[in-house]
Amino acid sequence: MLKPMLASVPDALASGFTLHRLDAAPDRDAFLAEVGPRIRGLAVNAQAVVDGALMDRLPRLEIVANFGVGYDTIDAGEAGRRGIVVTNTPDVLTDEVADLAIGLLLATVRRIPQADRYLRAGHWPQKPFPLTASLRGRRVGILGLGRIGRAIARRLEGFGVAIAYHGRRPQADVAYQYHPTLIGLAEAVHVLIVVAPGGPGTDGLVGVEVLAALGPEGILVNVARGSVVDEAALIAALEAGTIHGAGLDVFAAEPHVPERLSALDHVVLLPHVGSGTHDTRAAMGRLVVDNLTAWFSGRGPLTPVAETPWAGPVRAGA
Ligand code: 8YV
Repeated sequence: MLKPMLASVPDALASGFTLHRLDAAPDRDAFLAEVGPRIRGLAVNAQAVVDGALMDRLPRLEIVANFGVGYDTIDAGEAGRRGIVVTNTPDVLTDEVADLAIGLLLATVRRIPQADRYLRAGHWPQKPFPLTASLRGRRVGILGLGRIGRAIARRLEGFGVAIAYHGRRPQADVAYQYHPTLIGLAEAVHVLIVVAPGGPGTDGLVGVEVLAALGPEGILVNVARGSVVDEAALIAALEAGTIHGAGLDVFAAEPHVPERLSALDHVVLLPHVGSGTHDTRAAMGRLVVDNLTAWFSGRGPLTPVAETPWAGPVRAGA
């Protein structure tokens, strides 16, 4: 284990594995030098960096089991080249994150946290809370129509809003309008929900032009990775009022949030809680453990990522 994780993960691993905890080691280098050559599996959380340099120090590494669906801090391409399998935790968090995305959207449009603060501050007896923007009649765009994007879209159908999306390719089995460019999507919608994976391919994708295209009525919601949005450009757009507001569950340098962002009243900021419920985190933890158990009992990984597909057969000597 590289970093502290949900306690149920090390608890479960302790029974079937010899668990070495880098997070508990006083000297990282000495620890890696001592146990690195014996490590065959890693259990990591979404923010732990697993790059070629770390893999060099773990020559017998076979599997990296990630606690989270996003694995942008793991160099999965490099893992694949070395024959190391990477697994993540898809599906078990889809509905939870989609629920949070809808909550964040409504909170941002209707200014729910601001209204709560207004009441607590005792302002209500003086005058009613100011009127807000509305979700009625809005068109909502989704950047990244993967599992979570689809779950958000399904929920939005119930809100009676028009739904459009942008991704690498149109998807045949959905009726939502596809936009081949992100700018085109941003121009066509009032709300842009970011659900695309992080990593080099999406870095800064939502930048100055996209925010300008979203326009002064536009609302940005990000439940994916802070890296997908050019945070400096977003802050500038919010300060200048060239977009209406933003609801953010993720940031460029978590857990640090720029003061300029916290200072704004027309944003709703959450500390990366999309999957953060007891039930869902427990299910994610079980899937991390189940992937490791399946692998080391010779059954292959349960949920390998795209860069390290598993075709079997069961590896020799398992
Ligand atoms: C993280 C997430 O797992 O799944 C993801 O990609 O971002 C979250 O669910 C969570 O932050 C725990 O590290």
